[in-house]
Amino acid sequence: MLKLLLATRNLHKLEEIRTILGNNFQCLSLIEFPDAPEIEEDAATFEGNAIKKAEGLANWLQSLPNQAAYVLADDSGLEVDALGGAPGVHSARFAALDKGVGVNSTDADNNAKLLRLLKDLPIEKRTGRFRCVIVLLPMNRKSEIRNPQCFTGVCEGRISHKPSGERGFGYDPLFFPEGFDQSFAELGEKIKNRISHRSIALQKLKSELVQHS
Ligand code: ITT
Repeated sequence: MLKLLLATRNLHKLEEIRTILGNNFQCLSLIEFPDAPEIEEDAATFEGNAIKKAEGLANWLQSLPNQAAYVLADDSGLEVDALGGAPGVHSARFAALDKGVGVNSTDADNNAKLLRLLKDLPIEKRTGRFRCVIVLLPMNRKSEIRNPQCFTGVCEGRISHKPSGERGFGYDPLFFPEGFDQSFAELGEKIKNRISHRSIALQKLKSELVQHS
């Protein structure tokens, strides 16, 4: 079974990734490696941040015995057309940006800020998308790091006027995926994991990994 180390501390992401990848992979996470270094996500693109997270963790892993064969990192976020693509790479710390702090904000604060910025904008102008870049970093038997591979997934949709639904995380209560009249937080994990940005990126990665197993 292929052993993957997921470079995330976000429990929701982790659960989605584990469910979408299924039982053919053994997925460890940073929850099992509390001493792993914090990587600053200061790149201008999702791809840049995902590569940074994967390489930072892989470098640290080289000092440990019995490491995973692959490091996998997810960088993702919401792009809103009326905001020129914001919050984008700043999705996790959108509200905190106003205070000039580098830490993540709560989902409630991020959603409130988004609704405030889009106030009075009619539904046809509230278009946007979730984007996810997954980076796969293979490590060989000598624990040398090989070239990263990137897999991208995009899910188009609209930002609603008010939050609805209790499931999911982040901006899910505000995001109506194209073709649905409910938010990701109402639709729940079964539908989300079929059509989401993360699911699309992971399906691409899965077909690549199957060739290695
Ligand atoms: P890690 O870096 O530890 O993986 P993080 O939450 O900081 O966790 P990101 O930097 O990739 O991860 O930020 C992703 C943010 O984008 C996340 O906190 C949400 O606000 C938003 N986001 C990403 N995917 C989402 C999804 O499927 N549903 C709702 N919001 C999502």
